[in-house]
Amino acid sequence: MSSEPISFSAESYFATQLPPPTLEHDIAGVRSFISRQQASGRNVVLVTSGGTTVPLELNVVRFLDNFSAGTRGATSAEYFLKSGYAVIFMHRQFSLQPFSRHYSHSTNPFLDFLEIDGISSTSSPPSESPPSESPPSESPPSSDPQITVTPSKRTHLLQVLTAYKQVHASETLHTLTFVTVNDYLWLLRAVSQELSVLNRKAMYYLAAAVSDFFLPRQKMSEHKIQSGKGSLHIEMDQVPKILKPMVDEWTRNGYIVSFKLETDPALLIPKARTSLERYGHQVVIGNDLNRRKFEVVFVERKTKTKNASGQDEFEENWLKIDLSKDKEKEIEEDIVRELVKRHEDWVRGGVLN
Ligand code: PAZ
Repeated sequence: MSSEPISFSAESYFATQLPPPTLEHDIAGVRSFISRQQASGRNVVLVTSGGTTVPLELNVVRFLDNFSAGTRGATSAEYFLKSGYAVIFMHRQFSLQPFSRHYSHSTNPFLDFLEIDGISSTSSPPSESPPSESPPSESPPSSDPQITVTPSKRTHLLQVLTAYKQVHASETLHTLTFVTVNDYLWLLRAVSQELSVLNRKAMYYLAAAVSDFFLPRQKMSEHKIQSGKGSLHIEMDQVPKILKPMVDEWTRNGYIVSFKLETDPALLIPKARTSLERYGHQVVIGNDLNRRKFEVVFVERKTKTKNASGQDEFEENWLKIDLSKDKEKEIEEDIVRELVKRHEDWVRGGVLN
């Protein structure tokens, strides 16, 4: 399967890789969402969330995936909504979403805290019960059984449901899905271009975990790769660095926040600085894989200072939370609060970078 690697610029990428079939339809929805928000004067943030896949075949049976549950993106989206932003939530299909994330099927399945009147919540779940003709009840349900929420869960559910209903009524959340890195790149470009009409009032919060390598369609096997030859050698090409065209061409004075994930803590700050130097956006938020839920670092350019050789200087600010003192606290609340402050300055034109 190996052939010479191709070096893709963003331009050559979009000239050679096909758009997802739903792109036009998706973008029509985004356009009307943005024009409604523009009319209401709201700031709009694009939140990207979840990991992208890299298919190995055109008729895809196998793919590489990027780690991300979508917690950062889904949680941040809720805090942006709470701060008065309209949110375009562009996420990996089936990854976590704002509001429903609280009741994820693996960590907090909602069926576990619903009760049917007349059936005790302490009865064994069906899978653990011995086979029986009759339902596992202490008293038979009435002919019109009522469903209620376990009392200990009501307060939290009421809070989540109230916020969800408010957002639904105000139509301030628009969701889009991607699966592959190709879907992601096409959508990101098109949504960014649409959002650029808002100028400084647009924020771009790039929390998705995006593949660095991919297999161009020209190199993909049409059918399922056969195992007859024993080992498999695949040489992948580098995904083009899209932050540069995003800053220079697709957005217009928008406030751009990227994330940098590392597993070697020593790389976090140098790599975040390099990213700011190379692409010229506003903030890189660095996070270590194993510490990302309780500490992140904001890396930014110092607006007025240059070093002796005329290069930008940087500053780092850590946000840390003590989960042993407050295990309910979500670091995204602090991340979003900090960004909203910075974006307010940016909208006023107060930050000159
Ligand atoms: O989705 P999640 O909460 O499990 O993880 C979030 C994250 C670590 C993917 C995100 O904070 C991040 O760093 N995104 C950018 C990853 C990258 O460097 O490509």
